[in-house]
Amino acid sequence: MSVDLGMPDTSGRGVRLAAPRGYCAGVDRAVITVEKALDLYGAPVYVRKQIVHNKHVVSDLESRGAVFVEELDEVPSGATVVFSAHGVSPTVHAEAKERGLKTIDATCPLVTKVHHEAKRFAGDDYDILLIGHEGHEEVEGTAGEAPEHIQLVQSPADVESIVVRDPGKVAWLSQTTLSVDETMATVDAIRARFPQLLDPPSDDICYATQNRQLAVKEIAHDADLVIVVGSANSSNSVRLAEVALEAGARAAHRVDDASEIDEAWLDGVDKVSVTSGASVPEALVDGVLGYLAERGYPDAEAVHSAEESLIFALPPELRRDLRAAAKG
Ligand code: 2E4
Ligand code: SF4
Repeated sequence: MSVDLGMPDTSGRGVRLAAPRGYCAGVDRAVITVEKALDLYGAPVYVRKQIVHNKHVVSDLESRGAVFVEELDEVPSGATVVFSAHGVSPTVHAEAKERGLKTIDATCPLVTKVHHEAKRFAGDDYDILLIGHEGHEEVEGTAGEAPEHIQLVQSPADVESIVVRDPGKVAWLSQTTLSVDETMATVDAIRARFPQLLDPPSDDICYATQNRQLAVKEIAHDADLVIVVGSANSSNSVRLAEVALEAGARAAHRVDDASEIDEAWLDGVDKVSVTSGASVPEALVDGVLGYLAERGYPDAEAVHSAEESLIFALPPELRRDLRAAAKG
């Protein structure tokens, strides 16, 4: 860990900013995919579900001509549709093909990796326990890869009632954006029941989720208040506020932007820590820091707990069309 000191402050007040925070490689790729699709094909470009779970990202892309739909039957035949970063099940791909839609798949490659693991375990006829949150789009997409083999486990409390065909052939997988500590507690409970439990070949909780949780722990343990920027349906953002509280923060609140901060949260508060989820544009964090500065808090100190340099190539179907357009 290293700390960049901001302006010295004599009031006892301080603001710390987690690093890393905000956009991960998968979100960057998904948002650029929609932007480039709008440039290349022109509006409207349809997007199935929110491209990422952030209301500002969605409304910005909407203002540029993206049309967000819940299901493919809302997309006119022959139109272009982008699949969100959270992934889709094979039935959605099949429906798009049947409807003659042109698809661009912005599923994060680290979500696709979990889909491959699900297919592999199912191919070996394992019962797969998928740790995740019911109704989350990523869970629906992953479970759809092998619905006959996969059952959802949401917490250690669910483990007692799991029924499998063969206790010697059980594997677990997870959503990419869960709390690392909670997930390990669930895995421990599963392993206590099924000692031969097979682990995923590599971590399903992705590097960005893990790094943001480590970073918030660094700035939360002695904070009077932690502000997490992120939308209410953003799993990884909601987890950051929970992790902050577990790490010892006296209070933690998630906000979409500075306008949602309640002035009363600052009563008697000296040490404020700020972070943001993987789907959150940095301008929204800047807005929160500006709000604090207007109320007499000093410049933020960035607390670095990990470096990130991963970049994903754009979806191949989009790259192909971009290349063709460049050739004229
Ligand atoms: C795809 C997979 O999954 P979560 O609700 O945290 O999604 P969000 O869109 O907030 O974050 C980006 C993302 C996308 C995370 N994992
Ligand atoms: Fe991909 Fe992780 Fe970002 Fe999700 S949080 S989009 S899995 S890199």
